[in-house]
Amino acid sequence: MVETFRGQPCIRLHAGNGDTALVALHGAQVLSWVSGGRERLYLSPKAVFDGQAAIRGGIPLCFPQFNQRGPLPKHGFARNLAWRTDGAQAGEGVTRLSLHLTDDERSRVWWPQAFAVRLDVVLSEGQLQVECAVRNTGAVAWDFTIALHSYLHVDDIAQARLQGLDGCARWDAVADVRSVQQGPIGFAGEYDSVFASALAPLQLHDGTHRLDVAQSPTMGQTVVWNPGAALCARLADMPPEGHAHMLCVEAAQIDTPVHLAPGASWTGWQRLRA
Ligand code: TA6
Repeated sequence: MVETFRGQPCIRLHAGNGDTALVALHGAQVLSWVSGGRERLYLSPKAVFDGQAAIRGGIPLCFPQFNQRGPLPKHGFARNLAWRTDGAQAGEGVTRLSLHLTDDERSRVWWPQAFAVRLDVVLSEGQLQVECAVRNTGAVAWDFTIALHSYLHVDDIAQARLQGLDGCARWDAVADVRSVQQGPIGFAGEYDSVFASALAPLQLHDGTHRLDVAQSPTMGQTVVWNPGAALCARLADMPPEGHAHMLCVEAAQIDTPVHLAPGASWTGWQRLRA
């Protein structure tokens, strides 16, 4: 059933143990995931809900372009458009909501390609999985980059540690330096890095809480972002202290764009486990 959250149509999913997820049709964006009575995602209290702007927080989908790696608006347009859905389906301990975006006059303003994207939000006890399927429905091949730009809630970024990227190649986008990650990651100020993805799930330690973050092998990179205090103060849709309560851990395929021939498909996912 569709409900209204901050003026936008949304759908709430329920798991048997009381866990819930809230998904906006705008951007097919997960806005909230409550597991074990605790909110696991960060949604900015200053996020704009005007049905056009990207919503700051939750799980935005960056498609068909990541960041400014191409001519399209930053992070593409999928997060700026309303998606369609037939509603949630429940069964076998899992609730699944499928949302759809296909090319139309709105997308063709930015990008001429014919496409169909399905984003599935799959809620089960203690787990949220977001799956994305992209299909080329046109007659010419095209390329895209993609990211599930998840804003994870942390009580205090200064105490948070991200484990599991040890030994992975890293590009520090702030300093423009390439290296190999050594040990767990802590945060003190702006952090924006692209890692070659790890084989095993990452662990985000936030005080006594822990979240495991896994992604499909088709997502070849993991992006880790926190704006730090100075950049956060310049983001109109973030409160000054917002950076202290979030960490983006993003499943991405961005270093090599995905090439889709006519009729071809690609799928990728991110899984969060409390
Ligand atoms: O994924 C990290 C990043 O690309 C950062 O460079 C930062 O710009 C962030 O995304 C947020 O982008 P946005 O357009 O949502 O403000």
